Amino acid sequence: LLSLMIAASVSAQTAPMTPDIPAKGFVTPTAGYDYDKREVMIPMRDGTKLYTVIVVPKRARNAPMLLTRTPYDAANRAKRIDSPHMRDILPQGDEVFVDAGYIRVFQDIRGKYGSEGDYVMTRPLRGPLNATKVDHATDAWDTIDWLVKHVPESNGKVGMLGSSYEGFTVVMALTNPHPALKVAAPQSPMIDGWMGDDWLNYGAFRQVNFGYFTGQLAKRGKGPSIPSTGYDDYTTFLRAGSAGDYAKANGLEQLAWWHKLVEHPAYDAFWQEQALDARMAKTELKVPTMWLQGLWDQEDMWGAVHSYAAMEPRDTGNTHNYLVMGPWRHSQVNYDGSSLGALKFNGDTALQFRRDVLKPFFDQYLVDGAAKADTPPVLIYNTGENHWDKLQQWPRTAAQTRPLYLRAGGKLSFEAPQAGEATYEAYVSDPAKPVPFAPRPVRFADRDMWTSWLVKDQRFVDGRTDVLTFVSEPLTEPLRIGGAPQVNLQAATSGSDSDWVVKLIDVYPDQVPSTPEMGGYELGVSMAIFRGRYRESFSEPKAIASNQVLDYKFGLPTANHVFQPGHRVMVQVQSSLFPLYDRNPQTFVPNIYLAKPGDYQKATQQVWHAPGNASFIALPVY
Ligand code: PG9
Repeated sequence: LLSLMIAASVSAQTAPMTPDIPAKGFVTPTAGYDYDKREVMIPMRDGTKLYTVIVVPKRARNAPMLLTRTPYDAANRAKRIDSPHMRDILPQGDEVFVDAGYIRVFQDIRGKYGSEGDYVMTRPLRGPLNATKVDHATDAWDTIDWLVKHVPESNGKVGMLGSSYEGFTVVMALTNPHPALKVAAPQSPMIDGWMGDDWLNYGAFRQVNFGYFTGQLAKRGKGPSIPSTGYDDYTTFLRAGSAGDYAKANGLEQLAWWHKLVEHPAYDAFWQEQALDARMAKTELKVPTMWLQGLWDQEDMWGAVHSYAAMEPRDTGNTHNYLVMGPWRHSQVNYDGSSLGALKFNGDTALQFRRDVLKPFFDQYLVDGAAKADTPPVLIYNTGENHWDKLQQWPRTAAQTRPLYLRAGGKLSFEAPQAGEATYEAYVSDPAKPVPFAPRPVRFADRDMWTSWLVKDQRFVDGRTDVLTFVSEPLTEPLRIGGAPQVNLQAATSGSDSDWVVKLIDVYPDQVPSTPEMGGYELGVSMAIFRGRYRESFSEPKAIASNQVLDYKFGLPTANHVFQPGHRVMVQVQSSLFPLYDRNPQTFVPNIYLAKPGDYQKATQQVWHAPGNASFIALPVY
């Protein structure tokens, strides 16, 4: 009887050898979900189909659409965690829009992840560098055209936003916007890769990107990282030699993008044609645009503020061109903005912005019947007083240029140098011992280090014999600056090429009882590296005449800072920021990417502070 019962119960159930992976695939029941996720291939005008994820709130009717075009895996961008709730699956930065019932769209750009076509790292707009019929402007147009016709829950209005690469694709869409594109927020967009965004800074190459190159370019999906040969990237890159040597050793010569970089070290037509701020300056103001970036953006320090500046002269009624700069690292606008490194802000500045400024701005143009938002033309965080400033334009109209002079004996003063003082300070820059940009061991893979290095306490190099330090007396009243400080360096090198790094620093009082760890902190307010061979022309590099005092002029990144009473102002000058930037061999060679070991030579650098050769930072003081 027992064996009969066992046989009966086994036969009533699934046979033991039934395959356990369902042949039809597994479908997650979504009845309880508050959204519907659609995956579609949207055809472009050349027949290429782009993978697009559309997340529609289940109760959506006449809802606006928010579009981001990405090289970073659209499917994954809409999968923060697996959840039946739309708020959970979308990125943190989207929460305010999810709460308001927006439809969210992510699309893989051509050639990446689920999309067809070829990937070009910085696909130029149609024109001299792109003879095809398609670019990111046409792809955005075709996508928006499709969306307004195929998403019945939408009201036919589209807003675009995204940070960094995703900001670059927003700007591309703005160069020839579809009529349904009603508002845009390019956040830290890559605008000019040579001047300061992502790849180089005034011609000095950012080696931190090598891992990004393999990750983005080795395959359509996520490519490999570069195996590390040591714990300290300072040592790894120093041993490798030039950027070209490192690239060769790690297989980057297989990537066309690397060849494009090596073939265009100077600011030639390749870069000039792709500079989107110049392009935007010629573009009709059609779409209200909020340009946005961080004040300590370690990747795209150039783009948003220069694009805003390019368009501002034509925005006479303050209706189309807006600027927002928060106290943020790259892309921090979409995460928590309460702190950065050792700095603590007045609440979650990123959320404040998204909730109180960005969303009402988007609502105004996208939500049927929404109220006009009270959007300040310029919203910029005051990093010395720890609050937002709302302004009519940028730079501040009240700002006057005031030269802050480097003076003998390592002093810094608004008084010009006097006759009879020592005329220059000198140091030896040795490419075999470059100045680290962050405390060693330097690990590019260390995200905390990378995202906060611009606010690191600069005492870690202060006192090195190859770093000059000029410092003011403690201030007796606040020193307020708003704008981009301009470097005017009178300098000589015994070499025939040289990099110049200038840092404007806020030195905290020796004791800060409320936050003791900030005592004497040297906070970088604004800094840049300038490749000396471009002193006369960015497109035609020239050897530097050795031992001649020459003028180096360049802009530092925008700052909105108050140096408080009791603080001191400091300027540091050095000739390397390694391994973030490749070393200048200090001997003029045709192409620094390909410098040979023997080209790297010590040089004696002089920074002058004499009456006829005064070095100064022109500060925008108000
Ligand atoms: N800074 C990254 C990037 C932008 C544009 C080109 C290449 C890289 C990014 O965060 O997307």
